[in-house]
Amino acid sequence: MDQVQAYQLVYNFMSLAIAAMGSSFFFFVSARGALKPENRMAVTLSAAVVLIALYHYVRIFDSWVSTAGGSLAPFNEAYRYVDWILTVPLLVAELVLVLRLDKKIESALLKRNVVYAFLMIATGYLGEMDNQTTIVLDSARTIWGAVSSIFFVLILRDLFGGIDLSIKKQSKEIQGIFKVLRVVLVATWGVYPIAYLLPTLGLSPGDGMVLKQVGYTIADILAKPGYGLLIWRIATLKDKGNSR
Ligand SMILES: *C/C=C(C)/C=C/C=C(C)/C=C/C1=C(C)CCCC1(C)C
Repeated sequence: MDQVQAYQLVYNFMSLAIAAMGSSFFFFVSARGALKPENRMAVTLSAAVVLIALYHYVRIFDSWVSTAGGSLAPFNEAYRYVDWILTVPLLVAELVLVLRLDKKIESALLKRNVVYAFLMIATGYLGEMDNQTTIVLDSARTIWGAVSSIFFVLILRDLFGGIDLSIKKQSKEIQGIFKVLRVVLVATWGVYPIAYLLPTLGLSPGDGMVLKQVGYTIADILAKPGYGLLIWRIATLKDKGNSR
């Protein structure tokens, strides 16, 4: 990829993310009003998530544009991490809310996973600051990436456990959506650690950087507006009311 193409590819994906976050914000805000109060909170959180992401994508886009017009010099990656440290706990909370577990289990699940999410992103950030371009096992990128992955596994295991507890009580239709949601969770959250490693896989530093940015951006669109739509669908079906 030449530099201009690479620059424009990232530019276009970031621009698409801004459109996706903005339009889904509008959708979630309008859709929540049609739900019964007990089903609204999860959709309200979706609106908050995409609004936070909209703001950060404007900043990310700005940072990309001002990164010396196509030189691909490292741009301000911290915006992504500030975004994630706010939005990942909210995404966890959205899911936990639609599970409608026993209050005690719900609150323990929430607290534990908000802490895990915080630690996953914070330790990942420490590794992200290392501009290692080859795989080196004792580099900060590898070590912090591995620590972060432990929390990643703990979160997925815990959320899957919560889905298992809840799914039997759901209507057939909602069960189907929970199954899709499970796949979406692994398939989209799984992109982040892969994108994180891309710059170290022996690509040219420019290509590694570009693929990482595109990877993070696509994953964000699926994991925020896309995931939010599934949560909205569950809330809507619960509203019609044959399962808790
Ligand atoms: C909307 C943003 C979301 C859903 C972000 C999710 C981010 C992750 C699941 C990040 C995970 C990471 C690892 C598991 C290891 C390497 C470092 C991270 C932070 C990229």
